[in-house]
Amino acid sequence: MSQFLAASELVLNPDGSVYHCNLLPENLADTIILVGDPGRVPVVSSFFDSIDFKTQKREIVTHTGTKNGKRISVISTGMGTDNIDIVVSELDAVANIDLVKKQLKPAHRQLTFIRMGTSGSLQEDVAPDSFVASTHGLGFDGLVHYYANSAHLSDNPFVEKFIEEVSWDKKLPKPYLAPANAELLAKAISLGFHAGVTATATGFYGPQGRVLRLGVQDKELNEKLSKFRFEDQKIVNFEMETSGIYGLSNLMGHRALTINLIVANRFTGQFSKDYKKSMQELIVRVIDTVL
Ligand code: R1P
Ligand code: URA
Repeated sequence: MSQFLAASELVLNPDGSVYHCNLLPENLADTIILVGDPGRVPVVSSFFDSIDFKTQKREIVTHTGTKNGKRISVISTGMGTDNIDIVVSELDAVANIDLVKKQLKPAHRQLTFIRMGTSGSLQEDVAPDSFVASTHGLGFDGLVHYYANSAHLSDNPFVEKFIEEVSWDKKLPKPYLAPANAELLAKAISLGFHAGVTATATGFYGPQGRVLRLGVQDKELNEKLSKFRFEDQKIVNFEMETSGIYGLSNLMGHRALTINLIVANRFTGQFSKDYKKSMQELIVRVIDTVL
C-alpha cells in the first residue's frame, strides 16, 4: 500500500478536484488533445458530437465530450514547459492517484496526449501552413532533469553530438531528447504529415533567436539547428511545449504525439497569412484520422 500524499503535495480544491486543472476523474477522457491557446479549446470541441463537461482555471480550459462514440478531452496548457509540468502532472494524478484516499492507484491508467500547436520552421523548404509531426522533442528547457530516472534522455549519442556541434553554452540546461509514441507517429507519417525533431525553447524571442531590441548570446544558433544532422534525423521546427509533454509521458508511461502547424519560417521571414484557417484544417484532420 502506498503512503498518503500530504495536502501540500497533492493539492486539491474544496470539491476534491486537482488544484490548477479543476478536474475529477470522471471529467477526463483517456484521449486528450492539448493546445496552448485557451481560445483554441472551443474551436476543437466544436467538432465534437457532444460536450458534457467544461471548466476553466487561469489559462487552463477543459472541454470533454464525444466524437463518433469516442470520449475526448481538449485542454489548453498556456505557453511553455513550466505549464506543461503542471498540466501533465495533474492529469496523471487524476488518472493514477486516488484523490479521495490520496494514495497511488494499484493499476496504471494510460493516457494519450495529442498536442496541436503553432510553430516556427527551421528548414527553408517547410513553409507556413504546413503540418509537422514531431518524431522527438529536443528540450532546451531542462524540465526532465528535475525528475528521477531521466538521465537516458540527455545521456545519449544524439544529445552528445548536438552539444559538441552547436557549441552548446554550458550556462544553459543540458538539452534532452524525448521520443513520440511510435504507434501514433507511424499513423501521422502514413497520413502524409512532415516529420522531424522539434526543438522546444524556454521563450519565443531570445530563446528562439529573435532579435527585437536585445541581442542574443548566439546569433548563429538557428543556422546551426537547421544544419544539424544525426543519422537521418534533422531539427525541423521550434515551439515551446513538446519536449516537456514527451519527456513526462515517457517517464509516466503515457502516449504522446505533437502535430504542429508552421506559422513562421525563420529563414524566409514569412508568416502565415491566415493561420487560424490552417489550424482548423489541422484540427479536422487530427480528429477524423489520427484519434
Ligand atoms: C507561442 O506563440 C506559443 O505558440 C506555440 C508555442 O509553443 C507557444 O506556446 O504553441 P501554441 O500555439 O499551442 O500556444
Ligand atoms: N510558436 C513558436 O514557439 N515559435 C514560432 O516561431 C511560432 C510559433
